[in-house]
Amino acid sequence: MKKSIIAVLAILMIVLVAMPGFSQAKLKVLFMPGVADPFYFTMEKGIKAAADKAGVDLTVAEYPKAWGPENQIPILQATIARGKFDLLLIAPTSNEALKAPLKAIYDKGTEIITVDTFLGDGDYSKKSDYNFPLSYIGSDNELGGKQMAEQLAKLVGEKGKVFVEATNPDASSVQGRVKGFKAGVAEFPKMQLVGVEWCQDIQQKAQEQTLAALQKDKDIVGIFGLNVFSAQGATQAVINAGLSGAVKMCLWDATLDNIANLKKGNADLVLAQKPGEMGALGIEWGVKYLKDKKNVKVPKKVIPGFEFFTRENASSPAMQPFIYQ
Ligand code: T6T
Repeated sequence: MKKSIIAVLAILMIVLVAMPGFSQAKLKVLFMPGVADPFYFTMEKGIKAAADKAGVDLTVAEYPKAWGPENQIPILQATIARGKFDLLLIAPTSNEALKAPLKAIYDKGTEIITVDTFLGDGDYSKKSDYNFPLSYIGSDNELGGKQMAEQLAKLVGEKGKVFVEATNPDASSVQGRVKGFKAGVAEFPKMQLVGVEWCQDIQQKAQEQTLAALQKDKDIVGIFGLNVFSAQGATQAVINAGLSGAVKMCLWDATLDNIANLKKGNADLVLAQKPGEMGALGIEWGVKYLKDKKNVKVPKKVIPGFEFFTRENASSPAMQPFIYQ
């Protein structure tokens, strides 16, 4: 009797272990954000929900306290040293400086998807020293920058001087937005871009630079705040200068602060990216590929769209999910 029970249990174990997925250890995924801000906090929520659904083991690296490869690379390398990961989702804070560290991680067997920002020119489909990531999943920043210029043109009557408060020139997202904004302004012969300032993603610096620009050129009629901290700093400068409503403000990133300023009349348009969706898509495509490398082709670019907040729609139920919270 005892022998027959043992035999049945042994057969059961063999059948179970042979079942697809049973013997697979959980996939290990690492998320490396760019900086501690509402955009990446929202991205993390999307990643966590998708990771739970996919049954993967997720590690979120320590958030860099400030933007830049000098802050991001040490955290990345220390986290990678502590464990072997099957997939890395990362927002490279420089399209050049992160190439070598990420290639080294890739060469040791970790697949990579860049989210929000990319390496090189973001085209991973061609032969290059940065074509090893599976995909870039993020906004079309050049298109968004052009649309922000066109919206600002409408707000200022397609004439006058405008200014951009930007952050870091070596971040691919920033490069795209500035390039697109310049192309958009160029469509309006009576508009002039008087300056672009770089606050290194420090809000206080954005506030100081914007105030200086307004003091230097009293004719500025519109400002593009290029991301969370540059937009919030630029808006505070306009408020402090008593120019709310007089200087039109187009802000990138739907943070609670930017939406509140839109509702108060301190800003005129807010562009919302879809960080949660970017993160979820990174998990979904990465896991799909790791589970069937032979047959799954990951698109080299996956571009979620934008939503635009105005004073008219800012309180509508349909728009609330797009606020970074
Ligand atoms: O605008 C986002 C992100 O898209 C960009 O790459 C860096 O700045 C933010 O994180 C906001 O701080």
